[in-house]
Amino acid sequence: MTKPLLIGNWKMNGSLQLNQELLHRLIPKLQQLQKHIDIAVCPPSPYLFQVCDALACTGIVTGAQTVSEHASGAHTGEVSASMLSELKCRFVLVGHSERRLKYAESSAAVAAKFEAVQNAGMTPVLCVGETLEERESGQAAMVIEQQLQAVIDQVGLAGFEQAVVAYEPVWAIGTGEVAQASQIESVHQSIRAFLSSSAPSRKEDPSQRLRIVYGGSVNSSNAAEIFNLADVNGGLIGGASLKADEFIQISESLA
Ligand code: G2H
Repeated sequence: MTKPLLIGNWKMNGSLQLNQELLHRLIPKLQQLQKHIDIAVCPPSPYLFQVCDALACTGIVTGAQTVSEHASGAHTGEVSASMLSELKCRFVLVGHSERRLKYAESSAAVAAKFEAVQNAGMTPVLCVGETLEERESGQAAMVIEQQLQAVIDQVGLAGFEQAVVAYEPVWAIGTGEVAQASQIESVHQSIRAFLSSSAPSRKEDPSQRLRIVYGGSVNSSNAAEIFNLADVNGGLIGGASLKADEFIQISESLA
């Protein structure tokens, strides 16, 4: 298994000045932790240039929050994978629940984005997770398997060799509600088991090498407990990644 991974998802927050101040505080501290963990930050797309530039040669990498599944053309407002790659983005979030739910991104569209990201030489971070309604009706596992299957249908199981999966229960995102340790552990194990069961042979099973990170109201108080769980290989941090002290403490919990 490679190093654990911590991703800060800034969502639609920041400004040129705020980003500069945040990075100025983060970079020296996070650089000290790089021996133990990989770290990425995902700013809104207008700030990718600024953040990529500030992080150049620091070892901390930049990611994007979404991408178009199309290569180019008449897609007003969209950003292509090759554009992100040109800026030296290393990771791209695909299928974040805010995109699936607020912007009606289907699992098929998410899978096409996953493929576009890989074709451009970057690593997709496939976000999966169930809503509260789906969990309460006992459908959580099925929903997550369908989200994974859509990617297998698009690129094959081998696509997970160069990818990250983020489990983010929708009901725990930005709500302050954190999934219980047993719930997180069980979903992470079932993601690995599902991918493993889809492999025709052990050699073709990407599941043991795959980093599965957890996201949903992670903060400096709960990070250590979550990161210690079996099958949790890092975190996708939203709100808490906007506060330098919080993000540094979360990083220290993972290192
Ligand atoms: C989940 C997470 C990061 P937050 O969306 O993607 O956000 O930590 O604010 O719940």
